Amino acid sequence: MNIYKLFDDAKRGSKRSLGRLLSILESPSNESFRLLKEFVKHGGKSHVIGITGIPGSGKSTLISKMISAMRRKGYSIAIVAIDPTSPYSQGALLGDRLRMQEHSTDPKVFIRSVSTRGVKGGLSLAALSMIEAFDAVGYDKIIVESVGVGQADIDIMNTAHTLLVITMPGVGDEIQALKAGIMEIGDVYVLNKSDKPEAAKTFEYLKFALETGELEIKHGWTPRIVKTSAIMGMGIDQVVSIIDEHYNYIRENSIFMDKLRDRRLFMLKLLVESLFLDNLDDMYRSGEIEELFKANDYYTSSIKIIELLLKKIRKIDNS
Ligand SMILES: Nc1nc2c(ncn2[C@@H]2O[C@H](COP(=O)(O)OP(=O)(O)OP(=O)(O)O)[C@@H](O)[C@H]2O)c(=O)[nH]1
Ligand SMILES: [Mg+2]
Repeated sequence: MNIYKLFDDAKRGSKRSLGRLLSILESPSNESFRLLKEFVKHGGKSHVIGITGIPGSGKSTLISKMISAMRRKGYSIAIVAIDPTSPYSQGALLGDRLRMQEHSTDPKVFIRSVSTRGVKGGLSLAALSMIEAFDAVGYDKIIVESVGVGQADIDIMNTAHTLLVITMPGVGDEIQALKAGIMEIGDVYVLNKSDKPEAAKTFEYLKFALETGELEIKHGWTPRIVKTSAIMGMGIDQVVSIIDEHYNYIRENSIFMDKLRDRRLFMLKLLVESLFLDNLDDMYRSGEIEELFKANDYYTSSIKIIELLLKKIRKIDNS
């Protein structure tokens, strides 16, 4: 199948063609590189919304409700759900799929999960390429659900135009959590499960954190705090309208384009890293590297390794 034909069909709304494009993107090849180039050329318009926050805070449930509210506004939406590769979270993953299931038959909603990058839990090249694909075929909104721990938080910051941090009532000492840095990165802070009685106290904590400058003001945008109950469907419209407000804000100045550039630079880094590191792994396993280090000092060995890697990478490119 011709990739350009697939791309055209996907732009016209064929989910099947889009699915096939995404499979091609999963591993680096001549076709995947050609596709990425095409995507970058045609994309750059979608609004990328990152969702992060502690495990179990209700991210997936909230996203499912947000999809309904955004569909009422007429937006087409693609969702990238990041699968933690850890075997412990398989139950959660199944839960995520179930929670968003109701939207799978909507022609303007596309949901895909993608695995994290190794043990660090960050966003993978496959995830970033997928975002480019959704952008190029013309989705208005791309929602990325992060696993909400470690590297993933930093990666999502480099990827999303608008970042939502989801928290819930009674999660230990909230001020402590803020100090730990996991929460300071949001444009919007969502206190979900506010149907619970402890919510009022946590809401006060969040307001206090905002007033005392714990929640960072980014590019002149003062972070917003919203109470929701995803289960009861409360506060969802408000979240969606604040997301729109943030979108308008970043569109009015150059922030939208700056963030797009950040995202593409990040993808480029992942691409270069994957080309080099995958081949480096192979060389190490074959014993090639050990030989080099026996014969040379560290600097010379490193240069020789880079030269060898380049040769191997060029071979892939010409295959
Ligand atoms: N009381 C209450 N429970 C909720 C609410 N939203 C979600 N939950 C429940 O919280 C649990 C976790 O919800 P998820 O949507 O899977 O949370 P998540 O943040 O996506 O979880 P992970 O992806 O595993 O990190 C589920 O049992 C939900 O039913 C809410 O607003 N109120
Ligand atoms: Mg989830």
